[in-house]
Amino acid sequence: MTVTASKKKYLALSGGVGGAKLALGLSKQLAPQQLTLVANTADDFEHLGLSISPDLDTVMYTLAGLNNKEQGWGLAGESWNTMGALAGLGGETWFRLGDKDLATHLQRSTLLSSGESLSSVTRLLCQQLGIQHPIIPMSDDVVRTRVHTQNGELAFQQYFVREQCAPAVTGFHFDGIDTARPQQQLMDSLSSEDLAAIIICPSNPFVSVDPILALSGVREAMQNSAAPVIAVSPIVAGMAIKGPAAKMMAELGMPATAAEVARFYDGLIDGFVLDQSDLAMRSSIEDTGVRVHCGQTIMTTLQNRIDLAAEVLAFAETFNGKNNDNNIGDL
Ligand code: FO1
Repeated sequence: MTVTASKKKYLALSGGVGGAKLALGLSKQLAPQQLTLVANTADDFEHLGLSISPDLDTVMYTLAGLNNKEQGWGLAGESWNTMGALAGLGGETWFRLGDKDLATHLQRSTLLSSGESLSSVTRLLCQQLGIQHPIIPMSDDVVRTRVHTQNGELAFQQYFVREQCAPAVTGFHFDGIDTARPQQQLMDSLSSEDLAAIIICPSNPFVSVDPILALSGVREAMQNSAAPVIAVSPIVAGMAIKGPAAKMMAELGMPATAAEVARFYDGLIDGFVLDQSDLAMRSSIEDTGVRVHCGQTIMTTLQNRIDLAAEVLAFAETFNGKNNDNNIGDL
């Protein structure tokens, strides 16, 4: 760990795969007391009688070193006997739950139905998996992303997995967002004077990050925090590293570019981390008053994740509070 001496605290907002990669890098750079990871829960759903929290689990499995790297979700070394047996009984198998992964959903569902909150269940699961960095759900209340498509409205996992993101999207809404309360540790962290930076991981802006921002008071607390808000682009050279972000942008009539992601976060972010291949966009983003760091954002190896985390943290160090003119250029 390289930043532990400074004892500064960081908050990182994450969706699934891409966000979890940076979350892992950050966890290798920061002590557990320095980093709080907040996961989107708007793609959670109830399926086969179980409570499934895909983004929370992806972050959790990634930090535990148990994630399936090829698939991007679920556990490594998984077997699929239950899905096979379920298919034999004519059950629903479009959302694939591995035998080991099922244990997580069984345990979560059991604890939730005994009255535990999602935060407390997540804490228990993390403890059992030996994860030291706090991972918290964005809310203990139910929020569900609904995807508006040219074929009608779909629940998020119906769109994402069952329909393989094929229908063209026209918009999104988050059921339950008006009454859901943001998780208390998230709000405490945002108002903490010790907070050195808020990092928006390279996750889908529309369906992974926006549900967190849309929770009552979160966007305002981020804006009011003295800490800089730094987003890492999930779009590199016009493509999403993983997932449908670029396709969604095109369907929503936006250019599928990193600069457009920065624009999506307009009024919220102070810094933006751009891949070096998108260097040409730097000045157009800086013209909006956001400081830019160009780096290597594609995280194929563990070392890439650690290096990007180090770059983001070093970029954060160059801010003196919120956005300022102290532009020392690339690191
Ligand atoms: N993604 C898929 O594309 N197909 C699946 O069958 C699937 C199953 C699954 C099971 C548990 C889990 O935690 C995640 C799973 N995912 C699957 C990933 C998930 O749907 C998405 O990655 C997220 O919701 C988007 O961030």
